[in-house]
Amino acid sequence: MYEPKSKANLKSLTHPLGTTIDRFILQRQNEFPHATGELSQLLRDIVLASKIISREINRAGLSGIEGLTDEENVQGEKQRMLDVIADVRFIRALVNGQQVCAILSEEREGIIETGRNEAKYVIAIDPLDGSSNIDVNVSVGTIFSIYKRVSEVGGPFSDKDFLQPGINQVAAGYILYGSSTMLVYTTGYGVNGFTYEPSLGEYFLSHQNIIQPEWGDYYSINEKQKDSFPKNIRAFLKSCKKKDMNTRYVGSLVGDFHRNLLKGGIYLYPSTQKYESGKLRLVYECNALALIAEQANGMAINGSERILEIQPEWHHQRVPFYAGSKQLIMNLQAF
Ligand code: AHM
Ligand code: MG
Repeated sequence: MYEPKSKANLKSLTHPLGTTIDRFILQRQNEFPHATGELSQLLRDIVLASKIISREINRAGLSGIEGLTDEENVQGEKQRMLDVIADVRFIRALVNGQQVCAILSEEREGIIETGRNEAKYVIAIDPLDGSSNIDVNVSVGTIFSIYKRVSEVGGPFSDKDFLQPGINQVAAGYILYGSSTMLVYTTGYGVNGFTYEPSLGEYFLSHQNIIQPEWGDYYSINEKQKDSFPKNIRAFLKSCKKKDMNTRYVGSLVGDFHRNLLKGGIYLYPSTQKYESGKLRLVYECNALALIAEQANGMAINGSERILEIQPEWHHQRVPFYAGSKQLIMNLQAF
């Protein structure tokens, strides 16, 4: 049997970094004596779907699945082949996993009933965000929000299950398909990030208890539309430039958010002439990222309100979205 030579050695052997995501989820579950394992299973279903999508994305250029379909989604935007593939893969994994009674996806107007009325959770997803980046090999992401249903368990789901303020999320996260694939999630007890090792088919804990720097040097916004930004946003941007901050904008929300989460910075998508209420969707994009931001000591607002406190009125509702380092958001509020 291997015997470590010193205590220091033993410590490095038992370091939590490198824990597989399955073990991590189980350890977290064991901290709650009344946990039934349903949420853990649901998280594992998301993990499975993300591995499949990661594989599809990595070989997209070879398998002829780049480019557009002839269809439009509920937002009137052209769907890409990979949008559709990611949507189908996710829904299949979630339906087979049997832990949700209903699914809301960016790609579909209506809510999908899974036929599992005994399930106590619902999930809202953007299966593939920023998908226009796929054709040029730039990062894309998946975003998810899990809620306990407000409708009675055992009966059919209700629309209201998805119209809960983000503060009610039981868990939320994203997957970034970037230079490596990473899954970042929270169940309301801090934020942890896992890096995918494709040759082993496993995610390993790589970013434990992520804390967003209070300040940051980056601001991420599509400035092309600056003439139609609200006046105070234009003034804020001027102040960023004065402070010699750097612009970084991938045009892939998860990528931009992730960089600011780790390095410090602010993401902004205000109302514009084209998108009067902002472009991003409250229920399956902003709420998840807002919970992660807050759990990591950052902030997320729509200008005047905390994103997590907004009462959604519609499943595909858009909101202005500002998220990032605490001090930068507070600066923005001052404008
Ligand atoms: P999508 O959900 O249709 O992919 O759109 C959301 C994406 C975000 O990832 C990104 O931050 C934003 O749209 C970019 O929009 P724009 O091209 O207006 O800058
Ligand atoms: Mg999206």
